[in-house]
Amino acid sequence: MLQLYFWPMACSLASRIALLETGIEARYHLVHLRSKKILETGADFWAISAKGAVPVLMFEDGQALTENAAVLQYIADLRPDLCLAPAFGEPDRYRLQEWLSFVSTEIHKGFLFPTFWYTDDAAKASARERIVQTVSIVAAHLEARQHLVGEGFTVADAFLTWALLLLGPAGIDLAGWPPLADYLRRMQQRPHVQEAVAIERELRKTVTF
Ligand SMILES: N[C@@H](CCC(=O)N[C@@H](CS)C(=O)NCC(=O)O)C(=O)O
Repeated sequence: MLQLYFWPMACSLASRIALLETGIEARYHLVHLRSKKILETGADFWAISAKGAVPVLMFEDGQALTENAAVLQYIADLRPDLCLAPAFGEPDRYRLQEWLSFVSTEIHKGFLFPTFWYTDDAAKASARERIVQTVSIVAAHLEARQHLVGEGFTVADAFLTWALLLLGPAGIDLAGWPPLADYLRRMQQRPHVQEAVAIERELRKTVTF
């Protein structure tokens, strides 16, 4: 069985959404991101991944895959019939990668990560400088579209949904971008998004950061 290492409401939420969308069963391990301990066993997370970051998807043979963009595409490709990622070679596959990279580098690492992890106010302020421009790019793209790529829900939407859920707590009010607020409302109507978020919000209450 696949195993997903996660921290509740961290970027690994996108992988949980993707797994639920595929209907593929997995074992979920809560990792404390500060202590780098796996909660249920107290085992050392560094032994699972030298990066010390979630998500980590572990295959049945014990190999671990890291990086949201790779993990999400792997999960999507387990059920090609669901079109959670366009097929390799199709032009939209590169659009998917384009959006996975954008969410990963510009929103996640460029803004959310420093906002929630850094203690230095100057570093946080600097991360904030570009976020309006970044978010505006996504909002403009979604003005006349229901999804980031193509006509249906893909793993890029799972990733963006997670990022948008955290923008509010990071002090960025989506009300300023109606296409994004509408998009997030639509995404939150998806049963598997609801299920993943409900599970992780409950788990988040049981741990302190
Ligand atoms: N480049 C990685 C970054 C993943 C990442 O930063 N995850 C955060 C949670 S949202 C984390 O585990 N942080 C702990 C740490 O960096 O020590 C990816 O895109 O998957």
